[in-house]
Amino acid sequence: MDNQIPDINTTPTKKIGRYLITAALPYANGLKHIGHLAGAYLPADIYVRYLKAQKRDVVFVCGSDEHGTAIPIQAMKEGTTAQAIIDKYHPIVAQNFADLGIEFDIYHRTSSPLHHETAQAFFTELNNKGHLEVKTTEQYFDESKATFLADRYIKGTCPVCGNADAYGDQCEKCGSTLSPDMLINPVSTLSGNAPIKKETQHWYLPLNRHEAFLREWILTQHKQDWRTSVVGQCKSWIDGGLQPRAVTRDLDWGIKLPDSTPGINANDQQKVLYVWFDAPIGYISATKQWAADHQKDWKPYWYAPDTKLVHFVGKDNIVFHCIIFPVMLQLHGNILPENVPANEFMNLEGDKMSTSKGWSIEMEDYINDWVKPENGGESMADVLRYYLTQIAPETKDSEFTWKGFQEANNSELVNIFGNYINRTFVLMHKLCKGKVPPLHATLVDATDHQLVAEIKAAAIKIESLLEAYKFREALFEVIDIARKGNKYMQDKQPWMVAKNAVIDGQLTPEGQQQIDNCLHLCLQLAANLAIFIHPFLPFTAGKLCKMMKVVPKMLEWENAGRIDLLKVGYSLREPQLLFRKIENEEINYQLEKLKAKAQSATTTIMESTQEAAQATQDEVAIAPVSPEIVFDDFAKIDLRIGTIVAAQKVPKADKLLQLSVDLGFETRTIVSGIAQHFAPEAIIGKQVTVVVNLAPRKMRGIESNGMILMAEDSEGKLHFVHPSTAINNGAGVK
Ligand code: B3M
Ligand code: ZN
Repeated sequence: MDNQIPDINTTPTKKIGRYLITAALPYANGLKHIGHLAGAYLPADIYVRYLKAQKRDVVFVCGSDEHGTAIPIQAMKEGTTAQAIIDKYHPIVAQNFADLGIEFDIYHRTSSPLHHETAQAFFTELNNKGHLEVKTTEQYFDESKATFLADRYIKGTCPVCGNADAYGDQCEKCGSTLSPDMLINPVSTLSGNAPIKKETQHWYLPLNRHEAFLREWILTQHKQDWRTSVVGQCKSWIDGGLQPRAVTRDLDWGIKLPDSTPGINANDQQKVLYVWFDAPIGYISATKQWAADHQKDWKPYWYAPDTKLVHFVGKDNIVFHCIIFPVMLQLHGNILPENVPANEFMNLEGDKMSTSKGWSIEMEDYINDWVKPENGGESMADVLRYYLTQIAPETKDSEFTWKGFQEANNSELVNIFGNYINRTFVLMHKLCKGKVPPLHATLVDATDHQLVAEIKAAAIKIESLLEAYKFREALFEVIDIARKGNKYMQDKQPWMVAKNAVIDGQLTPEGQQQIDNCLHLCLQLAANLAIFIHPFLPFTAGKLCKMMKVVPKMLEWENAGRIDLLKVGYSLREPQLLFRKIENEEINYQLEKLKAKAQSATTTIMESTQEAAQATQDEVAIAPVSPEIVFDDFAKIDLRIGTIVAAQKVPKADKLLQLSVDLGFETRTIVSGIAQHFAPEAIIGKQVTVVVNLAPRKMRGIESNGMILMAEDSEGKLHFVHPSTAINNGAGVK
């Protein structure tokens, strides 16, 4: 029979208000990296798990942000439709979160009809009440496509650095924030034509009318309880002068303006709500959907003054969640956020994380590499959660390094936490017959009292840190109490008692009692550790419950600090290793992989710029010899002979061919930039040399697993590099 938690002094369920917790809705335009995870989703999940352990009424909402230009732009890159993009990435990202233990109550979609209705009704309400302004301005228009151009659809020369491929909102080369008017020689990316200026009408949220409210609410009321960096960023926005913000756009992807909108005319077929207007309303529609699914009433979560609304976001989303959305909420009659515990950025190995530059670790990559049974399974999801919380950028930017990851795992999770649990269980099985031993009151000493006091103090401290959104410090306290447990055991040395308190080959009754007391308390601490670690490392807490044969209900916070959680006489399971050591080779592999990924992303960016084309033109002379390498560098490259068995053009990519190459041991798909040099049908049967251990790379949505070596002549024409006589596929090239 499973141990029940002793039901002494069951306190009535604490119910303090009601919580609606949100985490920023990720754009469904690609994979999300661990910087996103650390910024919003992980802290939100920790907080929610803690609130639920406190038995508070809480709903945790999130979902895909499926509008804005980010989506159709990704569709162009992948040669598909915007709808296909969101349908592809929504389930992948949702699954990645689930695999890492991020447990939303709902992961909704802003493309859902419920959201479209909710956002339109919100807009109509503000508009009907006179809270929006209509203005006519001139904007770039592509005549050949009969469409206004969003900033991202305009390219031109950057006025700052001269990059010929700058976008209407930003130059990716020098990082300058631009507006379409600043570009020199703007062209439409839809047609390649120069756009004209044309009048268009838009709806604006006049933030300038709300300055006094924002000053009072943020800079006075929340000056103390919000993070300094959040208040600071809000202050500089407010001090900088708030301007009316357009909440509509001319775009054919998004939520259409309601037909009933006064002033809308037949030419406005392509007017949609600005993505940053509709996306936060997504929190409301997600709540509505959750309530419908669970026969609950959604309204108290958005209208009742005792509801605590908390938005978890990264620092680039602060202005939207602290200034713009609150103004919308207030005008609409909703409650305001109680807090926006935004995080700073997490860098990676000395550089800013960026998916487009390949300098990132996607959640999907981490899961594929680590969270599989042979590599540690779910406990490796917890290792990532541990390290990301330990280095959480709560007050300043922080940095993920693979060495730091290894170190956190090996010296804290394995050596402190895991070791404590393992020793306790092993000794209890060896010296107490696998059962929870009794506590013998007459033998309790000062060291025991101290440990009990430390457990109780830890419970209080961890609770108050979690309430204050200080997750990093709270986690430190959890490890610290495990560390104290190790020290206690070291002081008590039950294994020495078992050896020394022996008369005539028999352990004395007092000796056994001393051992009992030590392990009784160690086990009660183990039960507390399960409660403490649960919000942070849910998979580990689950394993601990199994080992202790307790129901998950034991993890409720009212049990924190209790030292009667495991009943005397109950038998517990054999210990199970909670964490495994991470070896240097694993870390080196990840570092190599990261470099290779960044390298191939840079090549992609280079290939796409006219500069790159210009550079090859200029380099008619023989290229200089690259810097010297040692033999080991060369030996890392695995070169094999293969035969092209199939070839076809990649749709909408004039340079790319998709090849199937028989390598003897397998046939691989390789995407090669040779379409302008070879007709697909002409190269079937040709032998080629392939780099077979290059990290896979996606091009136009196709995963390429290797690279074909080519020689380039002075005319820029490419030639295959192949053996002088046909040989077996898979043969090595040395
Ligand atoms: N999708 C931007 C981002 O992912 C945006 C957040 C919306 S939260 C309502 O950073
Ligand atoms: Zn520039």
